[in-house]
Amino acid sequence: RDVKDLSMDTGVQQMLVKARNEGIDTAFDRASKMTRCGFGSTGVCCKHCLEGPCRIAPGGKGPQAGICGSNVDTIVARNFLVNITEGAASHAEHAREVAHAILEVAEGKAPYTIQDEEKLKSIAEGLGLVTEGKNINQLAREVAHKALEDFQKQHGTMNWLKLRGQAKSIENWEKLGLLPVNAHLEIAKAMARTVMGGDADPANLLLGAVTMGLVDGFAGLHMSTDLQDVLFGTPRAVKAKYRLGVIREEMVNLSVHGHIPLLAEKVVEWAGKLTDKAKEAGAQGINVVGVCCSGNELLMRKGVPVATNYASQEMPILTGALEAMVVDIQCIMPGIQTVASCYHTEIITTLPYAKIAGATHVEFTTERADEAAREIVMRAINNFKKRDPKKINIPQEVTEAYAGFSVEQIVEALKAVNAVDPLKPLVEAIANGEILGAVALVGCTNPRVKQDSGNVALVKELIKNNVLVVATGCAAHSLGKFGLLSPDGLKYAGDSLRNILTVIGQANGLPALPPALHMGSCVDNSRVADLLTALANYLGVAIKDLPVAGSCPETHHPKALSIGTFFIANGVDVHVGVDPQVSGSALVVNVLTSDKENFPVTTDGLFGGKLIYEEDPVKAAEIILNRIKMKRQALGL
Ligand code: BF8
Ligand code: SF4
Repeated sequence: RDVKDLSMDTGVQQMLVKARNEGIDTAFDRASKMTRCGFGSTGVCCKHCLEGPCRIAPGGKGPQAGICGSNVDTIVARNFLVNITEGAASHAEHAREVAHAILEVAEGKAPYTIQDEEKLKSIAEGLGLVTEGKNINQLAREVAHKALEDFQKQHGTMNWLKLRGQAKSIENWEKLGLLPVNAHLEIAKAMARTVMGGDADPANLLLGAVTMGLVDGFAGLHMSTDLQDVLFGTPRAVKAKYRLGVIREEMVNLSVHGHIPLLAEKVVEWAGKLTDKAKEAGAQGINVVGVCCSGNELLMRKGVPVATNYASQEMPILTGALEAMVVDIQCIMPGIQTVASCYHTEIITTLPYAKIAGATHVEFTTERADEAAREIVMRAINNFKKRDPKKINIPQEVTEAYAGFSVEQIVEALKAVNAVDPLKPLVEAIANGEILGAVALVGCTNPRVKQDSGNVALVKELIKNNVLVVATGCAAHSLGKFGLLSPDGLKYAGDSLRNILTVIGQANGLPALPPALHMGSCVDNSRVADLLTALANYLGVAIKDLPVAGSCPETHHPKALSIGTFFIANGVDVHVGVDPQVSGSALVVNVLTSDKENFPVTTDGLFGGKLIYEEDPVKAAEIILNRIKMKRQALGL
């Protein structure tokens, strides 16, 4: 395929041409060659025991049940629950790492300092802890214990669910018997119920997926964001740069890729401390650049530039000017090592349970965070001299973007318009239709889809119709690359949305706010949920009543599906632009995607939100707009 059909990003296109000239395969080439298995892509292949794999034939011709008698609905629902469990386990493990780190910090065993004491206090109060008379470390220890209880307790429900869930949502989950007890228990239970001979009721399996979505949302997203803000600070608006042009020829370039900021933050700290060593090596300094969600974490809190997003993670290496790429976990393609082996770039893995054959492994634990980060940065510096000048080719384009829109920052910006009642101007604008509704653009890029094209096209369509957009994950990176995180992007917005964002921006000393507000990494979808909770509570309604939706046009990871399930459980419609691999079962498709009037049991009926699958971003925007208008009408707007 022509490189222009693979990515919208001209820098990525330039690197794809370079890769082809050098005979190097990338994810985009592999995606072009990979045929889609009809059974796997419809969810009808079961590999849950050694009698199988069993595959259900489409159209009623051929086997209609597995050897054990599992029908197609059971097989599809079971596979879906496994997917959601993988996503939730990733986020729960992320949160647990951070909770454990806070405990170590509180006990003086790890070299980090708590940055947001106020947030720590408010979380402690929310958890029902007595804060008076306690110093910060005592409080941090107690909060960490409360967090770790969410992986241990055997009765009741997770502390973080009670801390962050909206009361009306919790009421509904309780009524349906879906409240998770602890994350590890629910993950183990999901594994046990999806095993051969376990749960064979497709509706029950789908309800299990909702519980897993709650595990993801509370013991994954919310807990990670809350504790990361405590440890590293709550983000404030920052200006930063995007695209491969942020890689600089005269510098030691080190990219940070993965998810958990415990590593990323330390690498930035040590890059600052070792500048002299880089100069001794002949460079002008050290340039840390972000990839994927580690990139988001550093962008949000430190304004670190972002080189690229998921599908093009091999491209920074192809510039020939990347000394090292340090990774932790999730969304890291093993293919980066194959590309790196053609260059001087060193891939450095850091977690004992996430290694790549051929890569260097520098074990990163919170206790030895400083030593490990120092070693990683020194390795990058030492690689600077190993560059092959003939292989250097850095795309020059760079775009400017604003990020750092935590809920706290959004409220602060609104205070400049109404100090006493900050949410009022926003709610009024929604009520009078100047803002039609709000959509969170979330998730990934996927090498099977033209990179960035779905994310960008969908947002342009939404803002044209005066929908307020917030963004997270690699989808936010897509918007950053194409000017939609900058006030310039307002040229694509409808008049009333543009006016409001200009008024709020100017009250804050900016020309305007950007048409899309970057709220952070994928775990920071918790911030989106917090914003929805604040708006719903302000209006005295449930989240499901709000004229809002989520959209993930270029889905690739199971995490995106588990996050989506969390939002559907809250009654928020969620669009995906890539096949969620359930189409083999009409029952599962109907439960997840039908309107409540059209099928006896639907997530729309049980929770107020449904899954929307549409590959065409413009059509998807139309569907989302109609659902938003429907919810407006129900609210009497
Ligand atoms: O957690 S957006 S491609 S990097 S899964 Fe992965 Fe998707 Fe990027 Fe972040 Ni989220
Ligand atoms: Fe086949 Fe049943 Fe085993 Fe799945 S669990 S592989 S359907 S026999």
